[in-house]
Amino acid sequence: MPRILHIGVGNFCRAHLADYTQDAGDWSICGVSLRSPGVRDGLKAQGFGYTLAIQGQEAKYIDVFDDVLVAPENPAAVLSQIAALDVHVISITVTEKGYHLTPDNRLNRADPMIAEDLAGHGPHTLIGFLARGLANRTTPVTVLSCDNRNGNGETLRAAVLDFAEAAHLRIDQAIASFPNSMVDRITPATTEALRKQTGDAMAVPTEPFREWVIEDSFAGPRPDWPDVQFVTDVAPHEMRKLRMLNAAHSMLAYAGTLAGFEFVHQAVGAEVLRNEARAVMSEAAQTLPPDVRHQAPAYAEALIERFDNPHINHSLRQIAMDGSQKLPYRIFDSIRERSADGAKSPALCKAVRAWLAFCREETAAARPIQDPLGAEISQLIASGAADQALLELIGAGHLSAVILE
Ligand code: CS2
Repeated sequence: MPRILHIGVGNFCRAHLADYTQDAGDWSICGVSLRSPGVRDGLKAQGFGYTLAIQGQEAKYIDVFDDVLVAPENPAAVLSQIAALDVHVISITVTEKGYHLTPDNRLNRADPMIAEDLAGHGPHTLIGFLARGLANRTTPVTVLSCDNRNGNGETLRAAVLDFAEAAHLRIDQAIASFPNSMVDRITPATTEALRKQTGDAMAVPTEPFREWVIEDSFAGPRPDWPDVQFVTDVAPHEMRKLRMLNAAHSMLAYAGTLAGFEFVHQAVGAEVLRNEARAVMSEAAQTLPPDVRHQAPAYAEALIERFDNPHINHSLRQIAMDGSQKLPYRIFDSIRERSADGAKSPALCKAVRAWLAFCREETAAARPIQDPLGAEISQLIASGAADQALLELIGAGHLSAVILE
């Protein structure tokens, strides 16, 4: 049976890639956790199957995983799977920060974990594993990033090749393709209540909606995934999703938390924030390529409806995490493009100011900011730094006059 090696076994991949792959049939997935054994232990105890609790529909039992490897326990096993002949797709969901990139989307060689991997330890990181594993690969493979980064495939490819060059590894350029992809399914963390309700400790909650658009540049075989759009250019779809859905999500996360809400459906239920979310999406929509721009009004309304779903309980604080990694392509790109055209972006700028206010409030309350730059952000705030310095830290210094106007 052909296999997918999937790196990052959080709830999102178990609600998205695994669901699509089970529907396709004929393929199995071997998961890899880059950090803790928790998901492996939980899934293994029940034969790697789990309940996908699709809100408003019948639950679905997913049993497409055949194993989960825990990288820190046995890095060599992961490296050998990356080179395995029956693995035709290596897919990835490690969240934005798992790529260890600089604000301009290049591999951050100065990052302590990347530096460790470059020095020949571990590996510990996604990039270190892929570069070292692909260097031993003898047959073509597709490396499929399913994270919310712009140009996720090409960005990953550049980071892996950069690592390979720095580590003096030879990767045959024809051996791996890195299609870009856009993924979408709102998938919160599992709650105790869901575990009780389903009787499954590893249950995953998700919404009925799912979407996947993939660049049609596979290096070898792929599953016959139903409802997936294979396209030559993912960028318009990705811009629509990141700049509308994810931008509105981030705005609701910061402004909603500041307003005392806990979940997305509560925040978007408040009229002021609902209007703000619409304004963010409408400013963003004007930056989209013409072929997707005309779909934007209907898309925005469909998003509001998805955010309204009261059964999802999507925590605002979960979305608020890692703002330094998310805001650049969710919000800054739109502001920059609009400014270049002479347009103001009041709603998008207000969303960034909500992030600034959120960071200040967290620091004042002595709560750590959940972000790879969290310690630096808190330190700057504690030392009395102005907002401009915070924007500079996350690569938006050039936009600070516009944002803080
Ligand atoms: C969210 C996303 O956590 C976040 O930052 O905006 O995970 C969002 O729920 C997904 O991209 C929806 O597909």
